[in-house]
Amino acid sequence: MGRMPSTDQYDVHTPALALTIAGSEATGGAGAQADLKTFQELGAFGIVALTCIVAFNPKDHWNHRFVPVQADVIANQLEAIQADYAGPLKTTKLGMMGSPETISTVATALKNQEWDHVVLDPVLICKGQEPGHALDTDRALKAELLPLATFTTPNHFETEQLSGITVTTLEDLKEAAKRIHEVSGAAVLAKGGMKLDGPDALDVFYDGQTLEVLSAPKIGDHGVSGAGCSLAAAVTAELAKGATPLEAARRAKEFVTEGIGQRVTGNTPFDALWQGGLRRA
Ligand code: PXL
Repeated sequence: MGRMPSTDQYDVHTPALALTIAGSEATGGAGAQADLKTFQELGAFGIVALTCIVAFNPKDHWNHRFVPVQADVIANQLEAIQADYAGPLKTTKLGMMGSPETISTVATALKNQEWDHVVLDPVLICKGQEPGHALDTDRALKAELLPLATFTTPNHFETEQLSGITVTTLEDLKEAAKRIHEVSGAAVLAKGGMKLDGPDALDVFYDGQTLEVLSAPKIGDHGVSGAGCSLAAAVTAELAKGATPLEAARRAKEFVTEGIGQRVTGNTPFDALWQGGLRRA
C-alpha cells in the first residue's frame, strides 16, 4: 500500500453550518432535497433531520402520499446532529413537519441548545393540497414553533393564516407582515408570489424596524415547486454565513428568481426550481 497523501497542504475546513429539519419530497423539487441543494450552492455545509417522506401520486393528480418519520427516530437524528456539532451549529431551518407529534418532538429538541437563527418556513400547505387539511398541525405550529422562530417566510396562504388578515393587495401584505412580526418577534418575509395581481412577484420584509418590498418580474404564470423551500433555505444559508436578516432576504430573493428562470420541467403540473440559477446570472 502506498503512503497516504499528506493533508498538510489543506486548511481545516470550517464552512458555515446549516441544519434543515424537513421532509423528503422524492422528485427533488421541494423539501429537504431543495434545502440541501440550496445550502451547498450558497457555500454552507448542509445537515438534515428528516421529519416525513412525501411521494406524489402520479395516478391521482400528483396528490401527496405522506408518511411521518417516527417521533423517536426524529429525536435520534437531532440528538446525533446536536452532539456532533455542539458549539458551531447555530442556525436551523424548519420545513414541513406534518403532524402535531413531530412539532412537539422538534420543539423539545430545539430547546436543548441556543440558536442564533431559527428560520421557520411555516409549511401549512404544499402545492396541490387543499387548504386547511390538517388544522391541528397548523395550530401546533403556531403554538410551539412560531415562538421559537427568529425569521419566518410565510407564503400567501400562511400569511393570511398567521396574521388573520385577508391579503389581496401589497398594502395588505405589509400589514400582515407587521402583524406576524408582532405576534412572533421574528423577522418576516411574507411572500405575495403569484397570488397578488400585477406583473411583479412581491415579497415584504419586516423586522420591527425596516419594511422593504422585494420585487422581481413574475416569470410564467404558475408557481414553481420548491420556491418556498429554496427561499427559506437561502435565507438560512446566508444567515449562517453572517448576513443580516435584510441582506439574507435580498440575496434569497435573487437566488429564487434566477432559479425559477431556469426551472426544471417534468410531468407534474408544477416545474421545479433549479438551485444553480445564480451561477450564470
Ligand atoms: O413546498 C412545500 C413542501 C415542503 N416539504 C415537503 C413537501 C412540500 C411540497 O410538496 O413535499 C416534504
